[in-house]
Amino acid sequence: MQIDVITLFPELVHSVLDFGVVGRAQQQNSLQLKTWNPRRFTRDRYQAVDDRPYGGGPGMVMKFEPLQGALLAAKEANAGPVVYLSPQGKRLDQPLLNAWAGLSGLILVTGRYEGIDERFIEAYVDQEVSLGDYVISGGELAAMVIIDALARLQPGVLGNSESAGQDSFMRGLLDYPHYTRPEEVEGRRVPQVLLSGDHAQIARWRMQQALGRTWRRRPDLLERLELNREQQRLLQQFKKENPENQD
Ligand code: 9D3
Repeated sequence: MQIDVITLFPELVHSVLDFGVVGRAQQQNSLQLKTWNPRRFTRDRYQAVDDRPYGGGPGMVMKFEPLQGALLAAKEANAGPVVYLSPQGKRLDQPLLNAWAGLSGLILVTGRYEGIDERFIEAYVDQEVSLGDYVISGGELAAMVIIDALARLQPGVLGNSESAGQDSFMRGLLDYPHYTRPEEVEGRRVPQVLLSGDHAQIARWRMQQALGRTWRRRPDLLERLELNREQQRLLQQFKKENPENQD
């Protein structure tokens, strides 16, 4: 998959390649990352990429023409939908990432300042996407989140132990708690069942913890699931042992 990023901070975006999964994906040619800097597509002597907003008000707005120059260059190098990262977008989620992961190309447009000239969005943007309802300083970190998530979804990028990911019966649930050596730290012991060697019992305990934590912390996720009889029983038991207004 080829991902092209329109950005005023290409070094920042390329730094995702310095670590872990994304770096490995690029080395294996599972992912090709290119950046296009609107600054390189300015035509005035000051190389201005931003200007004051019509109508007044605080902050600056990214100019149409440098963005257009960078985007048209990217489009010559790559196909695929044009996604603008912005606080006004639809919230990013795993189903959207799964859909993009099957494409051969994607073009990400990142903004700085107050945003970009609306006419660029009208003319060129297919989808507007946000990370969520909080403020960050620009779209680059959002693009890096997307690049990381897409690298993980490319065939052959994750090793077996990493890609085991979530077993089908854990999908849609929060993870169960994890423990490693030693058996006791500062008086806190590893739950006895995990030391028992009884794999069926361990699997039931983990499922119950996953169900209980999802019920506690993310009831919205639980509502979307169809629990089987065993899962319903485990959750009922968890609720009895851990009443709602406790811990
Ligand atoms: C005063 C109104 N603000 C918009 C909600 C101003 C503003 C905040 C942050 C304008 C631009 C930005 C820069 N943010 C992004 O480019 C961005 C973003 C974000 O701030 N939150 C969540 N997802 C994203 S994706 C891109």
